[in-house]
Amino acid sequence: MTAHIPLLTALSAPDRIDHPAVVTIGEDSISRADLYSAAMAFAERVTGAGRVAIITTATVDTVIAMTGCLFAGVTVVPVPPDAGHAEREHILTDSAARYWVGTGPDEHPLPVIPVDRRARASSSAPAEPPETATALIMYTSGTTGAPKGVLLSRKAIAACIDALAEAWEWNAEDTLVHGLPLFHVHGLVLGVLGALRLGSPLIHTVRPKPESYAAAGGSLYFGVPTVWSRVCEQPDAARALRSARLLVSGSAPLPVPVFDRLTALTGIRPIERYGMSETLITVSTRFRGERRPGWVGLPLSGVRTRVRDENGNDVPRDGVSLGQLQISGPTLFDGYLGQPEKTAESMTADGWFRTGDIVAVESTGFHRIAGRESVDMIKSGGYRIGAGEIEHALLAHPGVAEAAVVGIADPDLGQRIVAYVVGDIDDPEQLSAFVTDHLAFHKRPRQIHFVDALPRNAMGKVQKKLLTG
Ligand code: MLC
Ligand code: AMP
Repeated sequence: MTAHIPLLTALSAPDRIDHPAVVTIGEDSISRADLYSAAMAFAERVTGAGRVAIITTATVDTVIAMTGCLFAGVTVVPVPPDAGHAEREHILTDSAARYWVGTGPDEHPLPVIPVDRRARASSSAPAEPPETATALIMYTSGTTGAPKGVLLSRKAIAACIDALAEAWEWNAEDTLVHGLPLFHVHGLVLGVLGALRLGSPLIHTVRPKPESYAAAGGSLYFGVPTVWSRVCEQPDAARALRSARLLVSGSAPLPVPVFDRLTALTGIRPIERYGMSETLITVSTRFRGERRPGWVGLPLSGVRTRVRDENGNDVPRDGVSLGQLQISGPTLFDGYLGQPEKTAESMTADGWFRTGDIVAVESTGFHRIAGRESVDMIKSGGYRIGAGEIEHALLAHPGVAEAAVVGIADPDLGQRIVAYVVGDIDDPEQLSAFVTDHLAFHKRPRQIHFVDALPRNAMGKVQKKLLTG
């Protein structure tokens, strides 16, 4: 039998680190020792629950629930707090979650296992679940269809956090600050589980606002490019970050002017790192190493990358030739829940994950992300959004006959969601609200154009390239 290293190493051994780290979320805080005790008690209550869903409101109770489930080996399905009814129903049905943990929405029939912050475990710690066990099922958009459940094992999460700790020299001396959502890899796996594995105090600012980042006084900051761009728009907030050790950007391309302006205001060249829900973080610049605007750096420890053209041939590592990035390594997911065909499509015959990102790699191994293969995968504010999912929601409106959704370059969000609609409706606000009611707030179209017809080719396929300009 192999001995398993606890996933949340630092949290499981609070007495091994000599400063009393805390998790602070907004105005609320909990010490590491109290979090450990409350999570152990929660683990007792939740043991055997199978798969559970958590509404990931940014609160200390959410962290207790999440942590307790991980202690108990119960698989967690994070649900966006503002998921519309169609999105929430899909996640619950597809995942077959049996309980809500923390709180549940009034109108949903699953039983709720509440958190009691003062509860203490009656027996000693449960055995650490096997490292191959699924820790999280993260729902993420594809180009078409409803979001898919990405199966993430404990060992993939541990490998990712440890590789980042090495690359960034991230340890218990760092205070981590961010305000990212807790239902994606960035905010949850790195931003919460990373801190609990490595022992860093965590300050979660609830929303990633520049003034909250400025007030937090941390050493390690996470943000998506939209956050860093907004920080730069408030120079006083940016200058308050000068005392930080590292500013890290990821989840979407960091525009070179934002890299340069952030560097000028803070004196810190940001670290850029690249990842996906399916692969976790795989490529990054290093704390001690070159940080080059527009480039995301080198594969993390244990990760291998290759770049292939449409015929499956290797693309030269000359820094300019483009091809599809493929990844192998210990941080890969275990497939899409219940979708073996989609899982198989996403992998090559020899076991590499096809990212769908177009990259160039130079001889030094530095990677530059040039874009996505599909126009139907939109990144807006760091959120991955499938055009098909929004089109489907729009088409559910009785006044909509046809819909095409595209991502248009946006200085703040990277891309903004724009919908072209044919039908008998003329109020964009109402239609946008209809989408929000079905899906999450960030999936709403920011602009809706009502048109007489969508541009189609001879086969009848919508020509989205004509809509993106
Ligand atoms: C926000 N608002 C809402 C709302 N959310 N109103 C109603 N319901 C909701 N759910 C309101 C706010 O109060 C505000 O109003 C206005 O909308 C704008 O809010 P905001 O927070 O600034 O939102 P927005 O501009 O839409 O978002 C920007 C953002 C957000 C950067 C904060 O996109 C974000 O959190 N992105 C992170 C995405 C992420 O974590 N991705 C990681 C994927 S993992 P007012 O009146 O206050 O202005 C991954 C792997 C990897 O990619 O590599 O990391
Ligand atoms: P998600 O599944 O939400 O994790 O989104 C993954 C996608 O985000 C990747 O396939 C990339 O397109 C994009 N992405 C993540 N990090 C970066 C980065 N540093 N630069 C450019 N794109 C990124």
